[in-house]
Amino acid sequence: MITFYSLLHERHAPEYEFYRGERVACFESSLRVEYVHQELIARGHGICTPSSDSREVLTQIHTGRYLNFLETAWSRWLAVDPANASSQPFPSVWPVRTLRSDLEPDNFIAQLGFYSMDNGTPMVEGTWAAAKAGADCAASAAHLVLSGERSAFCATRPPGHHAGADFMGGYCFLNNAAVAAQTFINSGVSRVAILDVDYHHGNGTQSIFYDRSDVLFISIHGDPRTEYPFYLGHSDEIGQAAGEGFNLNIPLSAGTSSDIWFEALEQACSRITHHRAEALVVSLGLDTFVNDPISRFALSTPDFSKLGARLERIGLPTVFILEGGYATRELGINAVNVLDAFDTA
Ligand code: SP5
Ligand code: ZN
Repeated sequence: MITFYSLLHERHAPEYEFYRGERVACFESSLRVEYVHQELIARGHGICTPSSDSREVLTQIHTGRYLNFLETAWSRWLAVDPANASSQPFPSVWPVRTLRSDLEPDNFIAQLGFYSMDNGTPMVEGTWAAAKAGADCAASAAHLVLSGERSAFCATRPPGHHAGADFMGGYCFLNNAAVAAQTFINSGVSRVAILDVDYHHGNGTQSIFYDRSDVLFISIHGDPRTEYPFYLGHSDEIGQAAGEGFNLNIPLSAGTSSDIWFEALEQACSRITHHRAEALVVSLGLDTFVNDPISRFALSTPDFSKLGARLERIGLPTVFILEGGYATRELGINAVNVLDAFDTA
């Protein structure tokens, strides 16, 4: 399977995130994609650098002021104090219920909270360049599939599915899956499905398409009553207005077995077929793996081959986007198992 990859991902290399008040090494590290890249080469997959500029489609997915904030965030952080060059900005205040989220404040840290859903998404000087390159990969993959290729993969980071129209969070800045889906729509595809198999609910993607009927969003994930992102991903979220009936959440308890997970996958696949989707975008998180350090499902390495084979049987032109997956050493094998099984099914 042709893979889109940009070395610019390395420019997003924060030093730490917070865990129980302590600084810990980032789970979402550069090594993740390097292992995927190595495994792709070892198994003979072709690698391309992105050929499309996603800037225009990004303005259809994200708000102009959020994109402007992300692109200029690092220089604004330095403007607060030049000594900030060696530290990472984190939000410390958020516009929750009763506070105004319509007026953008002038203060940089207040803006950071305004455009963030958590304090777990560290940003560095190269974050915009890395995230933009990932979005360019997503647009490129959709264009390749539109030109007749059956499938394409984006070996990209930072991930994207927690990022909404105007906020970052969950290690995500730009919503790559939404970029791929919107690229299909812009080229005349009338019905697209996004299947999100990351352990965490794809709250950003859901919210971007929640009132639309042209993009069906389906997510299988850890129950938000106990699992991140906590505040979205319940089964009663079915879409609104024109989008009613075009959102399907399948939350599963932490600790769910792989047999039950594959039953949920069957339900998701039949909904995609029923929707008569013409193209599929897979938000491919590998943090459903039994040894993932921050997640609690139980898929095995061979289960990822089973996943790839089942996705192939849906029969659609398919773009795969890398999302989470923090068992770094095994990430390459698990990801490429999905792709190889799709290719050979
Ligand atoms: C794309 C993606 O997978 N984002 C996930 C973001 C999760 N952020 C919350 C991390 C919380 C870490 N909790 C550690 C629990 C270890 N037992
Ligand atoms: Zn995840």
